Amino acid sequence: MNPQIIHIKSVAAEGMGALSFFEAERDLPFAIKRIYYIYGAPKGVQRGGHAHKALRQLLWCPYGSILIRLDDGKEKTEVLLDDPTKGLIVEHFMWREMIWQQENSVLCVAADSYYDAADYIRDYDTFLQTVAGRNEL
Ligand code: T46
Repeated sequence: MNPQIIHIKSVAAEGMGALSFFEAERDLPFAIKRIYYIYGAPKGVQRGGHAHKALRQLLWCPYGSILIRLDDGKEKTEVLLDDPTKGLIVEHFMWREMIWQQENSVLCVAADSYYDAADYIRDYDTFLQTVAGRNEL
């Protein structure tokens, strides 16, 4: 499994920090309908533990360090988001877990759809059965 990593463009100003940006449909393979972010989590916290039926997202960490574990039902891999210019595309039917490596790390997400609780698969066995069924098609 080769998760898609994108380099988020950055403009540094001497002694004044840096500004990073991306543009939907130019830098991302989809249009953005929703942005959300997760903050205030202590080190060691694990979130996620689900997959999506349709949702596609870009994950990035503008501050701190968060380990993203991905599982497509056949293979597992990990991506460390520890650089504000590193973005990870997470496709649908991908089980994900996010583990906070550093207190107060911020996880930002740009999503291609509005929030829909029915799009989640929150049971791992159901996820495995669903992807196995898709692979048989
Ligand atoms: C994902 C990972 C990376 C909403 O009401 N609206 C929203 O847009 C979102 C994302 C969540 N919620 C509610 C649903 C739950 O009551 O916020 C609560 C926490 O959501 P959840 O437990 O799903 O959070 P995470 O951190 O496990 O997962 C989130 C996203 O839900 C998920 O789509 O891919 O971040």
